[in-house]
Amino acid sequence: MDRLTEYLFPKQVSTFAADIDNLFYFIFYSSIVLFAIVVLGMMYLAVKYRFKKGDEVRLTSSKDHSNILEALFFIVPLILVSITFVWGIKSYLQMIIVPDDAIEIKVTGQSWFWTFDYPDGGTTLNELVVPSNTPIKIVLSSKDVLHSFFIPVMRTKMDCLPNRYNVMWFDAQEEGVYDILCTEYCGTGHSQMGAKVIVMKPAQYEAYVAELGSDDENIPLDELGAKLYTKKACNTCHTLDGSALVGPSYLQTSQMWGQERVFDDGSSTLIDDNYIRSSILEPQTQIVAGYQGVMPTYQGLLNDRELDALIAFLKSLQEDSQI
Ligand code: HEC
Ligand SMILES: [Cu+2]
Repeated sequence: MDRLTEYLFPKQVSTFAADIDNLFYFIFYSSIVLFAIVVLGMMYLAVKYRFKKGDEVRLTSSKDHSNILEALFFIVPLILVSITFVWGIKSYLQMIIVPDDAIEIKVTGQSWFWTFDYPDGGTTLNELVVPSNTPIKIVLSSKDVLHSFFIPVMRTKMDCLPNRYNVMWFDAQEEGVYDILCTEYCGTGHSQMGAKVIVMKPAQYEAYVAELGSDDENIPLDELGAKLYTKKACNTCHTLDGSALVGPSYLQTSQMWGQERVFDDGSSTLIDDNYIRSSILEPQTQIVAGYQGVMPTYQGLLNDRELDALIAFLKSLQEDSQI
């Protein structure tokens, strides 16, 4: 059975994986047995009672009814279906009832990548890190269209919807790196929307998550800026492709570096680091002509390094466009 499981299915890693596979095998094998009985019986009877030379022509069978056979046709499927039902309900309840002591990780689907938010504040992209032998509660949502979060080795899958949370859970029994797939067609990038789940020993996981927060310290400024650009929702109002949204495109601002920015009160200033910094911290003091003063202040939400990073990212756009 184990060899067959390996051949047909990915590894069984979650606590309920074996149960779900066994239910599948039960339905699969009972279907094969029923199929064999019906089809072989039919072939046997067709041959046995075929028309032979010299037979007298009878239009109906001499047998018209058998209570035993009818009871059999009724009771056997009823038993099989009842077993499937009770087994199915039990497995289903096991999958939807999240243990109280589960670690909660927030998963956000977005065209076309996954973001994972850990209880202590860290974030990873396309890499879900979890401790082994610990229940993990996954709270799912989407930033845009429908996605579906599937971890084959855990035998669990759930849709991700915008404006709504869905929940699933699993408890991984074995350390390793396994696939995560999006199983809801979500646009051109759908097939690339894969991620990995990395199951670690609990102690390793603790260390990993503790590192996460300080991870931002180690990456180059412009990369951190690119991350913050989406993480702090700048992208909801500023595009990177030159088109104006609620605010001017980040690309346009970068291309106007060193040039004059005119404000709605007729005053103007040259675009430089200080101007960008004050645009982010005190957006209401200088409103770019042609735009509404709707940008929220990021005072207190960004530290100095993060401000530097957003500025470095802005400048890197200008360099890219000059190539
Ligand atoms: C709710 C929409 C909104 C969000 C979110 C937002 N902005 Fe703005 N931003 C605007 C608008 C509108 C303007 C133009 C009006 C003004 O100057 O306040 C603007 C102006 C700016 C400017 C000046 C641009 C120029 O060309 O003069 C910069 C720089 C800027 N935003 C950076 C950011 C950064 C960085 C973030 C994220 C940390 C952000 N914005 C988040 C709406 C937004
Ligand atoms: Cu998707």
